[in-house]
Amino acid sequence: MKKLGKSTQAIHAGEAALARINEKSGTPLLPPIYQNSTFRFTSAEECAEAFANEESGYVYTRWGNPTQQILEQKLAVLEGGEAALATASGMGAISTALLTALPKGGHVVAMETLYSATHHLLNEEPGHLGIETTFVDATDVNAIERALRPDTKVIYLESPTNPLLKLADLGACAEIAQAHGALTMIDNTFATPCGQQPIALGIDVVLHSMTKYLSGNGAVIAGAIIGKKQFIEQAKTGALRNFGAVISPFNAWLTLHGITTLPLRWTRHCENAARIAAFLETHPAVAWVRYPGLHSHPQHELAQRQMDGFGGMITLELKGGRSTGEQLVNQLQFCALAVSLGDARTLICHPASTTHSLVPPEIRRQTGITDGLVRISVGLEDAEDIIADLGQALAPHSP
Ligand code: LCS
Repeated sequence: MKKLGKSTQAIHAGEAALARINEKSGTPLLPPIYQNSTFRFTSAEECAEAFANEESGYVYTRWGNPTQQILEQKLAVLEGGEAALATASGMGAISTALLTALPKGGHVVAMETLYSATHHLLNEEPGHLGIETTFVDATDVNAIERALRPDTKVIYLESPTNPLLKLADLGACAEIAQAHGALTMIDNTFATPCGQQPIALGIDVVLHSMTKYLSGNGAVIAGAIIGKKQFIEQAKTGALRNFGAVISPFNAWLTLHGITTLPLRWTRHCENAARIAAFLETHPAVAWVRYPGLHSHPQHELAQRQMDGFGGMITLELKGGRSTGEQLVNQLQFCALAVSLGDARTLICHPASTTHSLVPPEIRRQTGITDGLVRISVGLEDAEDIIADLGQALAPHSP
């Protein structure tokens, strides 16, 4: 059969495992929740075999569970990886992947404008992890190359970044890393597997906060790691099991069903965001707008080359700075003042006081998180209604 499309994969991939699980009882159309912490055996021999050979059965949910496993197989297919691991949160995925790649510590070259908790993990926790990080402007591949050291083990990327929507040239970064013998990791949360296929571009490990677009329902905290079978096995039997960032079967189940509509939602997020970015770019109260789909984005050409759709995230700077930002969010009708992103609802936040409040002010300034910055996660409502809500909230600030 020819390779299936993203929408078919999002609905059917991984679910063949169900047929095996339910051989004797008929196959439920939807994967059920195996909401149990442990599994029962009929004999000491069967139990010993399951312990000795994990492929042959399930023992304990921290080690593996059918609902988790169906989700993991779906994720591996969607990202084009050999295997995947679902985790309790995006940060659980990031920390598990770093602990797996750097079991004895080592040097990391990382993009300087990462999601704040990732920045915090790499910047503030090196004592625990034995990791030393050099942060670089990874929009310039030469800056990555210059920062490499003989002990550099990981190049860590996020593209597009949260919240400035900067991009890294994934193919070029993968080439540099391969020449150096380093592992590349990317947080693909903003692009989703529908908008970007990092493994096809040579990246080794893909990470997600599935809290966002993948689950899409704003109901779960969850994460994922996708990569080579050997890396995933090592993460599963090592850092995940021992540090314990395991996804619950219920959250795995919610995410599994969220993913079935991801390709449809992605298209709609992209269409809505393109219209809203165009509206904001000509608005008199707005100093500038960053959206990878706009010609004014400094890396628009790279976005066209490596992305399939430009996503639902928009960042803008208000001419009136912080006070206008605060008045804007107070004035909104249905667009919600909330952190997080990738939800069906339009969410708006002010990074300097929320997601990036952990980043020291001088680093915020250096990396462009200005006080007047506003981030919009464009939802699935009708675009004209979102524009009308933003328009009425911005109206008092139009010169
Ligand atoms: N990676 C990215 C790019 C994120 O935006 C987030 C969360 C994470 C990882 C961590 O995922 P979690 O552990 O929360 O599932 N971003 C958030 C944000 O922008 N507002 O609130 C959370």
